[in-house]
Amino acid sequence: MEDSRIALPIGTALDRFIKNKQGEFQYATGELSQLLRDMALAGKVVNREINKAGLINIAGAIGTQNIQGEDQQKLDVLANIRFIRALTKGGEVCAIISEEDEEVIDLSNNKGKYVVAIDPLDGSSNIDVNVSIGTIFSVYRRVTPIGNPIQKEDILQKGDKQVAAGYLLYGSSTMLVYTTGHGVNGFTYEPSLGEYFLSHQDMCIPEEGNIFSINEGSFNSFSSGLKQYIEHCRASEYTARYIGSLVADFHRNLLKGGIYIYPATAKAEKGKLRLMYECNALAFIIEQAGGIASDGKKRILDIEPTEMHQRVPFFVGSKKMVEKAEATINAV
Ligand code: AHM
Ligand code: MG
Repeated sequence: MEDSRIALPIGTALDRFIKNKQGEFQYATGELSQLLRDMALAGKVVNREINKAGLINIAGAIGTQNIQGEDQQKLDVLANIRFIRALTKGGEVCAIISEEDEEVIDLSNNKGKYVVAIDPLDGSSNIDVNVSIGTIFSVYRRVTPIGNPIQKEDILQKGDKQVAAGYLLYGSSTMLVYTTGHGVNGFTYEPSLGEYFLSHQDMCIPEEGNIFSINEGSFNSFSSGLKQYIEHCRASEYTARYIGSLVADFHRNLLKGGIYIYPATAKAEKGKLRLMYECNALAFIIEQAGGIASDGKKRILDIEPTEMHQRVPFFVGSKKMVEKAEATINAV
């Protein structure tokens, strides 16, 4: 029997896509392209380690805590090392902000033009239970002159200044989704070839959706406005979906239409998610895909950061759903 798959074209590989798109970027020197390739490569390594997690006993807490006072998982630490190493070797980056490191990681590469903010392994409490996890990253151009030591203003830039952002989702397949401000494209990793292929071109989030993603276990400590919005979702018989892995919840809602909310709660008075390496990247991506990201009042990308590990409430997703949520919570 003839194998019909042989007639199928292999598709556009990530490297080729990045190369073809390089001209769209205003500082098209190839360095940002190289940086994206570095991220993709480190993503492959992390993907391999995640897939072995149950086999070689590298899952589970190592008994130390990160700056947020949370247990660090072995894979958090490994992923952090992999991404930092890849970004160091590439030479395009001067500094990294990571969820896993209290201080800025100064790569002592004053020639590097870019600053990267990264959550190397988000949703890490899900590692042990074989649930999807992700990596989130933002890329900024440094603002002080190249050749000089990095300064605070290179690090604390508002989200609007991102030149690229993306995430890796380690799910039923591994994907890289990124934007450089010219739409959003998604690539699926083909492990037997060791390549990412363009699988989701020009991703757009439906303007309206019917999925709401929020940890309803904290309902009693929501503001009365937010309670009202959740009641609206329930009354409308929307679908409740909450994986507890931001990248996975975000990705599903991006494809299907929906809203993800991590509000201020009694336990997390300013919200739980971090502006610099979780919310900004996803806000840039969602806007590029036609959606909205806000802290309930204000556009996420307009927030001036005051510190690296700052937290914000996060409302992100389909335009009409986020607008409705904002209108409801602000009317009370
Ligand atoms: P992490 O960066 O420590 O992994 O925390 C972020 C995660 C998100 O992936 C997820 O959406 C959220 O925390 C879940 O928090 P909760 O269990 O409070 O609902
Ligand atoms: Mg995180």
